[in-house]
Amino acid sequence: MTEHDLVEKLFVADKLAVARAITSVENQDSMHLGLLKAIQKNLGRAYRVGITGPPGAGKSTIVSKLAKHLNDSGSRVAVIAVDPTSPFTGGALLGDRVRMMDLSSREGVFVRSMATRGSLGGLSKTTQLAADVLDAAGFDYVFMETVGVGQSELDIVEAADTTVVVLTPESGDSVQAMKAGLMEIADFFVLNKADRPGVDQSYNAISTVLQLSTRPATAETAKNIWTPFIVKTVASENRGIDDVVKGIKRHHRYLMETEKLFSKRKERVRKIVLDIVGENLQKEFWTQGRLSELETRLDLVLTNKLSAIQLAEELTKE
Ligand SMILES: Nc1nc2c(ncn2[C@@H]2O[C@H](COP(=O)(O)OP(=O)(O)OP(=O)(O)O)[C@@H](O)[C@H]2O)c(=O)[nH]1
Ligand SMILES: [Mg+2]
Repeated sequence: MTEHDLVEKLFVADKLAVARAITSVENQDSMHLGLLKAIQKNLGRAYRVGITGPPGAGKSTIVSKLAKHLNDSGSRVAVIAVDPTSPFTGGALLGDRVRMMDLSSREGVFVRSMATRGSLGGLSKTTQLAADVLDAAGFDYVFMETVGVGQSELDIVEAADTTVVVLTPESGDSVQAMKAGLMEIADFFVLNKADRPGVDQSYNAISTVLQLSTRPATAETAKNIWTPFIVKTVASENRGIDDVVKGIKRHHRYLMETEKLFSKRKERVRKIVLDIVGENLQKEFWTQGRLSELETRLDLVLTNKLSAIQLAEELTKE
């Protein structure tokens, strides 16, 4: 497929073209720059939602029910599963896998998993560029699922307009969440597996943390302050999914009314540009010559003749 064909097909949301375009930005192949340039004029319409939380909390189940719900009411929905632990294809139970395939065969729904670990520039940039492709292809919603156990959930916050953290009543989820910094990043929480014991205790534990971390509002600031809330779901039985949809739409409205959507997106673009410039400068800088200079002079540092800082400075100045 030529670049021109690819772009044309992408604009009519041809699934093969969408997949091909994502691969192109993922691998930074010869087409990707032209492609990203060509889609720029079509960006900014998709609403981007990050879904994160501990392994097995039900993120994929929730995303697939959300996608169905939104698609049933006429929206076009794309899902990116970033570094999935039990991806739609990998370790997921057969039933889950069948449901996911059923989902992606729908007209107007696109599902993709992405392995971004170790990729140049990190997860954030690749995920964002993939989301750009999906945005240009006319999807109304782009969901990005990632397991919240390290850096990836912080990247998802950057990439998303709304961030949803999924917890369960299971052993100490909320305590773990606090440790992992998940409490700060949620625009709202989904307490999934509400069919399991301990749901009320979990609800109360999360509420308490939320109350403690919410700043008191004055009359003027109240309308500009977002207060995270908790939605209970039993995703496997499709219960509470409509409330999650409402939560996403409410947060979207809030961001628009306060003009925070614009500033959030501006911040995202700033970071991406900084990232790419940083990468380009590094690539340019580390010529073969400099790399071997580095190798030869490492010994000087190890024999205490030169400090690491001096070496770095010398290399940059040469
Ligand atoms: N009892 C119960 N089980 C659920 C619920 N939602 C999901 N599950 C089950 O929990 C298991 C994990 O669900 P997933 O949706 O794969 O969870 P995940 O968070 O995407 O998992 P990872 O991507 O591996 O981190 C599956 O067997 C689901 O069927 C629920 O509300 N109640
Ligand atoms: Mg999953």
